[in-house]
Amino acid sequence: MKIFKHAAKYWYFYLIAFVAMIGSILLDMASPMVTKKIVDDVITDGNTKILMSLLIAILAIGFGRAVTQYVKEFLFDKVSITVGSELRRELFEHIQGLSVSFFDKNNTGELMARVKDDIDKIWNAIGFVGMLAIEGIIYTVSVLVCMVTLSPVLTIIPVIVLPIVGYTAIMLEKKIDVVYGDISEENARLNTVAQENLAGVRTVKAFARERYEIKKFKEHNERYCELNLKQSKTLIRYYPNISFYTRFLLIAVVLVGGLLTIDGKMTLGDLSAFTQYANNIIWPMEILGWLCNDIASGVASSRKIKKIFDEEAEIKDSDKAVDMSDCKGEINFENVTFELNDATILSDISFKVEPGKTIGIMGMTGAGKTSIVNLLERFYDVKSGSIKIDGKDVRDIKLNDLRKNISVVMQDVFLFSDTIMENISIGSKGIITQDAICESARAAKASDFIDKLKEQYDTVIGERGVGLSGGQKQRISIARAIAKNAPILILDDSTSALDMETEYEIQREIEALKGVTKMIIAHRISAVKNADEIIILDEGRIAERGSHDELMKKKGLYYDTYVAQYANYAE
Ligand code: DUT
Ligand code: MG
Repeated sequence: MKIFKHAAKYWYFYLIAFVAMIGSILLDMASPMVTKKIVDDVITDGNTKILMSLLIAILAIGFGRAVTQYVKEFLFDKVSITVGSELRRELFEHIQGLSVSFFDKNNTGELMARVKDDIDKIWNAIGFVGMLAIEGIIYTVSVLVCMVTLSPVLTIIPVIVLPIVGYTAIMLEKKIDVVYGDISEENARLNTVAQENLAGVRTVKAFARERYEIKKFKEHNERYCELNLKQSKTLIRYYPNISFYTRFLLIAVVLVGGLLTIDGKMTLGDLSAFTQYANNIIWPMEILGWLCNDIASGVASSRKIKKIFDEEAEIKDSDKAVDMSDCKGEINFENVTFELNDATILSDISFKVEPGKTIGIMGMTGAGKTSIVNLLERFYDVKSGSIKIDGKDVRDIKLNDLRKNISVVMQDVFLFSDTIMENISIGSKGIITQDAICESARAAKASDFIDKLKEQYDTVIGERGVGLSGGQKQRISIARAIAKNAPILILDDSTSALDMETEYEIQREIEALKGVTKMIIAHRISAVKNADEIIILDEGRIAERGSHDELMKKKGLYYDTYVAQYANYAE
């Protein structure tokens, strides 16, 4: 398990902390013995000479305990915080490395709960709680040993009471464990609802769905509340039992011990020391339920995290994956078929784009255009057939190299909450100059509006680029793709939010990029008209293909679209 691997690295801290813990326990055991000496030797026998040294011993014990406790707790905390943050980082890295299909199946809220809450629980369990558990065990055993040396007969009482408390605590833990699992699930759901709502606040408002969404949130919130109440009710049902047994222990010890002292079977000092031990043995028992509870949730959390760690990236570098440093940009789809959740998305797609040439892809929405891009970028793998770049199967190219060579303007633009500069240079960090960024923005017709902003390229754009218009966001994302300067450039419906004139100007800029293979996906004829080949997709198949002129002569789907789009001009 990863947690132990991380924790093992800090064994020396654990060792020092453990030594400090043992020191502190030994001092705790010594304290009642001093009391015994004071009662028996000083008070009963009147030996006042040793009183001073005994008082000094009490002070020394107090001081020693303070130091050892501090060292122990600080080190346990330090290690658990370090291990927790290392584990969190590793989990985040692992999640980042997973394939797109993993994110299709898991929602953000749940993953966020894993990265945040579950790691917190683990860190709690291996830190503070774990320390108390170990200390509790050693403590209890040591106290029992000391008790036996004082009076084996009287020790029978705690020996009987302890297992009863232990049993009650275990029963409690079992009940709690079930509720705890539900709570954690509900917590993740609550997170999802809140996260989706906040991210999609505009949609919610636009459809006047606030009431419904609040209701939905309320339901989850109530369920969360109910489960927590259930947990608390379970605790309340068992805790009074535990505290009854512990009180009973003390009273029984004083009573039976008193009788034994009167009979002369033990001294008054023995009894005082024994009572003190009996008092000391209570805390590990009292927190047993809570400890089990927290450890149980730590275990539950680590199981969930393990499940994510066990997930393997479906798409990863094969053993024979090669570099692709000098990519020319030839794209070749050979009889590609693609399935997603048992539905056929693309069938028998073949086309070839020579380096520097342009392919246009059109088709109704849902026809499979974006899927072609997803396959080329290897977000998913083909079912059959193959996709080659410069004659190499994409499955045999290192993923990083493959994606480095493709510059894509995605259909749904995502901008980070960062400066425009950062957002544009995202694919070319460290290699691109400021001038080149401005040049890319100019080519994407974004520089006009950026220059007008108060802080220009240093303007921070909000979450998902709030504060910019749809067309402005599209232009930033086009600038980002141009700045990446890759041999293959893909535009997936990237000018849909732009006016015809801006679209035309950007097209001219893109056409002027020499030596770059281009794939232009669009709904407007104007965007693909000049492409070397245009393919029309229909329900995942190529329905028509050819140059603009050829397709016009065919008088098929392309021609119909042309007529529909240019009818107004003709009139
Ligand atoms: N599809 C899925 N899951 C996804 C993405 C797509 O099942 O995560 C399906 C929906 C659709 C088909 O794949 O029936 C093709 O989708 P694609 O996104 O490739 O369609 P498009 O041609 O890009 O449509 P649009 O013009 O709306 O972008
Ligand atoms: Mg699409």
